[in-house]
Amino acid sequence: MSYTNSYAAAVLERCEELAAFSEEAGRLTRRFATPALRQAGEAVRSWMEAAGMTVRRDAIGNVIGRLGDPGRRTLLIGSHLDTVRDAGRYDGMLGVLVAIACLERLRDEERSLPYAVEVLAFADEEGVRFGTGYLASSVVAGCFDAADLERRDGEGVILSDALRAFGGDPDGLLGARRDPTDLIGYYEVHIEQGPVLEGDGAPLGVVTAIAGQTGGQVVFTGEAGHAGTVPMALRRDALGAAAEFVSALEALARDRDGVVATVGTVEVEPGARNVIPGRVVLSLDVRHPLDSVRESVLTRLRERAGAVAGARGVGVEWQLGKGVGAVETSARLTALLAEAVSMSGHPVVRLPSGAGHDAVMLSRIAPIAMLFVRCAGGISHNPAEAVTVEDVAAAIEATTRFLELLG
Ligand code: HGY
Ligand code: MN
Ligand code: MN
Repeated sequence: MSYTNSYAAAVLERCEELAAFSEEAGRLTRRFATPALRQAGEAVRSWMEAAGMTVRRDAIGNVIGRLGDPGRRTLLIGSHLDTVRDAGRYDGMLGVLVAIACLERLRDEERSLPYAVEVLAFADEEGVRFGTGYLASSVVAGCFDAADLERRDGEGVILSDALRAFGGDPDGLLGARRDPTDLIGYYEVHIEQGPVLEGDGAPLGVVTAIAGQTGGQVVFTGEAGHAGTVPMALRRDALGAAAEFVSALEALARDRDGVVATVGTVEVEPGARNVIPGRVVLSLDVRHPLDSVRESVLTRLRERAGAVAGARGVGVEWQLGKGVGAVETSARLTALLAEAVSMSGHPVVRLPSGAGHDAVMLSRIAPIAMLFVRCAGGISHNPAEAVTVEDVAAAIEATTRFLELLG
């Protein structure tokens, strides 16, 4: 095994160790402010300390390790430790662990950087528990929405209470913004979560932009009734309307190049075999690299929902989040990253990201760069997520060179 591969093997072992910190037996689910997330954070803290970093937790529960004296110019490197339900082992965690591995390698080789590095292990990127995607990085970027503190999870727990129980400080969130004056930039390593690199036979990808996204809910309200007695023609079946809308959404997205639109959850009320569905809540997720296209798709979806509901005599309510616009990576940092990938002996594949990343929020306070690592079948948000030790070694090599080029 090559020298770099031994750091990569350690990264993969640590990914395995973190995968044991789960809310559910037999599968990985690690949502914000849970004991499982605390355990993962403590493990990461111990690895950061072993790498010589000074470690703290901020008000939202991010674990932040710093290497370098106060006052120096600083590069932030990060990704997240929370997961979706029944998750893979690499989405988020890989980026944190590759960052630590690179700093360990530099230390072992007695190579020092002429600037400080802070590694950020974010506590909530997926937003699964409270519907708060990017929560943890939005606190660091100073664009946290205080109204989110009142959100409730599926059990009715209020976010601010969960945060306090987690050891965080709801009153300290505004003060947790990272002062950008000393920042060189923000860098993130992440699995690609798509099939491009595998198709190109390339281990690494240089990210050009991150697609914008809008999330929300569409609520159809019909009339519940007896499944055995109400004739079909007299029904106002909310699920029938929702199903028609989901089909229309799929057709509309397929029709527009680069648009992805997803209904990932369906709540049916009252929810019984012998009751006509009276109310259905659909989640909605719409993305495109161009904000104008995303906006126009949302307008058309809204029209379709209205038309479907009107034809069936059901109500429809549209509850959209604010949406997050597309961001471009920094031309300067990305050029250096491409050079680092090339120096490492790998082709430079440039590609946009359809997935969201903490880098989106960090782009508000610093120039950003991102490196993708090939993952098997492009599969993610799935326990089948997989990376090879060779590809992780390539990411460590390219990242180490990038850190040195940045000097
Ligand atoms: O949804 C996303 O794009 C990210 O994986 N949270
Ligand atoms: Mn994810
Ligand atoms: Mn992720």
